[in-house]
Amino acid sequence: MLIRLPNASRCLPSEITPEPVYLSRRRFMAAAAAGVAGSALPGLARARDAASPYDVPAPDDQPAWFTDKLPQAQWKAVDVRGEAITPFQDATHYNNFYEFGPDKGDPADHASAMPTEPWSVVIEGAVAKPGTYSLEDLVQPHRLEERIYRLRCVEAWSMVIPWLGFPLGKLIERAEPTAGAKYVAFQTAQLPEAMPALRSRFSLIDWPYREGLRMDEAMHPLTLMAVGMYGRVLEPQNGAPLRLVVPWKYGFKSIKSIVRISLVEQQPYTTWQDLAPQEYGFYANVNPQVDHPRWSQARERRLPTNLFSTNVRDTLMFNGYADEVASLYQGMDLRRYY
Ligand SMILES: Nc1nc2c(c(=O)[nH]1)N[C@H]1C(S)=C(S)[C@@H](COP(=O)(O)O)O[C@H]1N2
Ligand SMILES: [Mo]
Repeated sequence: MLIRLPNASRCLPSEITPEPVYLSRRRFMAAAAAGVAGSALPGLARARDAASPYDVPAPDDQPAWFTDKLPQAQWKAVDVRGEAITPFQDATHYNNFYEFGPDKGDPADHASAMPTEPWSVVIEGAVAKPGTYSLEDLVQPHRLEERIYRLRCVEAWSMVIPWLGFPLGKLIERAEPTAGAKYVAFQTAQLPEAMPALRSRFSLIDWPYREGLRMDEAMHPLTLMAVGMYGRVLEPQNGAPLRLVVPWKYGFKSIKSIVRISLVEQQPYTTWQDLAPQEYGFYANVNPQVDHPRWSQARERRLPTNLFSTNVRDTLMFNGYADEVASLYQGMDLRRYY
């Protein structure tokens, strides 16, 4: 099944490709991919029916809390100019989700066993309105936005992924943070029956997977709560039903399958910092000038790569989002606070 897209051109900033041009280019590519010459009328007609800008089928059983919101979604609210979107196949089959195993293919192989319905999220700590929210209630007040972001893993590979979600800051505002809210801590679900690494006695990670942000980072408009990607719901291996996306930080900050959000006074425990504090810091801002102790962070492999191209490119300061976020770190020594 292919999902339908509304005409979203009025939402687009004028300097980026207007939606009709974008859509027709995608249609042309779809027709070409289907082996239909551009002039073959039947092929073009078929392609025009496919209203989604992504040539990615959506599952038939997408939940209503998601599909009800699609007609109002703001497509391409944030875009990456001049860089190709990573194919859906790569974004969903080359993953880090250590609960399901250490290999890049493990999440795609095992995460579909993770039950994501019903799902609830606890919001607690320094807030006037703590509570346990069903996923439906959590998403309901928010308009979905598409954010096409670079994702830069600390392992020096990267992708460009079109997420669908809403700013984390809007969710936090609804809980009414109090004066003690200096940081936000996140936890992933602990589902040992579905997650093989949680059953292993040899796992190095102290589950649940945990991450955190400083309050100003959490409230930054680029910080996204994602519920979808490529115009459809998140795949389990990408952190269904709800994951964080912080595009200027290394990928490990973008915690998946969140069940708990705590507003706290002290800098929270985070999984990778606890595992190897010399290698992974709390901030984890993408920074080509500060190398990982065991490898350079100056360059990255943009997926997909193949036999003929390693697709290596320079890593950008704050992953290309310096104009938006550098001011958050003014006066901080980024070598010390890596
Ligand atoms: N719960 C949890 N969240 C996680 C991880 C994980 O192992 N467990 N891996 C992180 C890392 S290292 C990266 S690079 C990104 C990868 O996200 P993707 O698989 O959607 O590309 O997820 C992050 N979120
Ligand atoms: Mo990562």
